[in-house]
Parts: sequence; C-alpha cells; structure tokens
Amino acid sequence: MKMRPAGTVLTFGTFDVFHVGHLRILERAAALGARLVVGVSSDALNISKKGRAPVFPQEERLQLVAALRCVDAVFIEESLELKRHYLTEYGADVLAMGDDWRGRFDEFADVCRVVYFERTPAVSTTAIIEKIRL
Ligand code: C2G
Repeated sequence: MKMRPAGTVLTFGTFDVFHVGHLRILERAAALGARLVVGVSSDALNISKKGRAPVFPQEERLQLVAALRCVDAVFIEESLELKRHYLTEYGADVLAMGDDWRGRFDEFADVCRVVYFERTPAVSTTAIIEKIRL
C-alpha cells in the first residue's frame, strides 16, 4: 500500500463540467495528506467571480466531487474572503491550488503549508463549452 503523509489537505474550485484537469489536481492534492477536503465554489461566488453561472448547479458539482475516491469531504465555498476561516475550521495542514492562483494564497502560510500545482495543459471548462457550442 502506498503511504500517504499525515494531515488534512484543503483545496477549492468550481469544478464545473468536470474534466481530467480537475481530477489530476484532486489526486495530487490528496497525495499530500491523509484526508482531502474540497471547498466547491457556490453558484453565487462563481457569478461574482466570473460573471456567469456555472453549467452545473452547486449541488450537482458538490455530489460529483464528493463521489471521487480521492476526496474525503466536501463543503460549499460561499466566499473567497472566508478562506482563512475554512482553513481553521477544517484543520488544514496544507492548502493546495492550481498555479493560476500562484502567490494569491501565500498569506495563509501562517496557518498551513501552501502548495501550487501546475495546471494540466490544454484542458479547461471554457474550452469544452466552446467546443460543444461549435
Ligand atoms: N485546474 C488544473 N488544470 C486545468 C484546469 C483546472 O489544474 N486544466 C485546477 C485549477 O487550477 C484549480 C482547480 O483545478 O485549482 C479547480 O479549477 P476551477 O474549477 O477553474 O477553479 P476556480 O474557479 O479557479 O476556483 O477559492 C478558489 C476558487 O474557488 C477556485
């Protein structure tokens, strides 16, 4: 059996139109600790952040992420401003994010280790939506 280091890992995302880039980052995040907790961005947060509603509503995105083998627990992320609160509440030892967020969460280095992973190239929700539209 592969040994995983101790501790809780937190990651956040919308995970809309779930794709392999999402799966890879969750698997890599899970490998950093014993437990992976995922904050799934609410529909309202997404609208405020990206100016459009996700394709799949938050309850469905939450269920899809929760069903993955590498995920231990999920919750709805209501606001970007609550990140420190979520990290403390879930007892995060590590915060893992894709490198499109590089540097943006360094301020939390006082509560946990902050890790940025390289994004999986050539796949994105936006590109998938565009492809289906054509
Ligand atoms: N990701 C990736 N490779 C891709 C696409 C996405 O590694 N090709 C990663 C992103 O870097 C992110 C995670 O998958 O860490 C989820 O991506 P999104 O759903 O696009 O997340 P986002 O809307 O940026 O939400 O509080 C933070 C936000 O909620 C993050």
